[in-house]
Amino acid sequence: MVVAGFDPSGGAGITADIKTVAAHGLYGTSAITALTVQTTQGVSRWEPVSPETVQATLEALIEDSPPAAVKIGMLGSGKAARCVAEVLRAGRLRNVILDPVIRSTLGAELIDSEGLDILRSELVPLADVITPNLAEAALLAGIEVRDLPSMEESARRLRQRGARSVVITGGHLPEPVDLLAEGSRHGALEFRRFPGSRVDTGNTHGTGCAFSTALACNLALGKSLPDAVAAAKEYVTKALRTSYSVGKGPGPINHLFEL
Ligand code: PXL
Repeated sequence: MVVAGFDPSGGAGITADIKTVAAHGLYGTSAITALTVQTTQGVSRWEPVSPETVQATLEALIEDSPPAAVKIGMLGSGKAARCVAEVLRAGRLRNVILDPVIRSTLGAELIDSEGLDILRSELVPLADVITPNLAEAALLAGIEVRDLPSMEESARRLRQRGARSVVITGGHLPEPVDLLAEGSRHGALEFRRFPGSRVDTGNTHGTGCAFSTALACNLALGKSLPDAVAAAKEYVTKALRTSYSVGKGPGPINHLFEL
């Protein structure tokens, strides 16, 4: 089950997430939190879906068929974020992945200030795994994040603020490497690095959305968290390698490369 915004150009948001779910041979349901107006050239505006509709959608979907995993992406408004937190508290949901979407690649704000507060204080502790990129980890942890030592430090700070496990995606580093900080039963954080090789393409629209959804899918399929991170990284790498240009800006990755 995906909770996210709608990107009409299909590179990010709900449609990209459902393509990712389908690529994993799974069945996807979704609750749309916001409608964006965007193309490959960026987000020009967005409006929230009413929080009552977001909450009613989630409750109806969960009642009809409890999801094997939940991916939460763009929330948009504080009101939607609060509804999602309420549903998470009520629902005993499994494999909850929170992609703390704050800004689009080209800089558009995708959450209001009340939403950012709720993301930090309520949603981060309710999720099983959070998947910030460098900029999001920096904003949530309140430090600069630009290399592996600062990625580790931001994960420690997020852990202190209630996060269970953290995957910091390092696609923006000169040498891309993802960092998993997994909370052990004894409370200590265990770090694992997932090095990758840079794919030479400008078609990177929606990589973060696809990564977090692929992670949710692999957990739904029963993989351990480290195996699910490795599989999600491989999925995104293949989708980057097989991408082709669509539109005038950074094109989408090829979610359905398998077809
Ligand atoms: O990549 C972040 C993101 C998530 N969700 C939606 C988006 C974007 C980026 O533009 O539009 C709906």
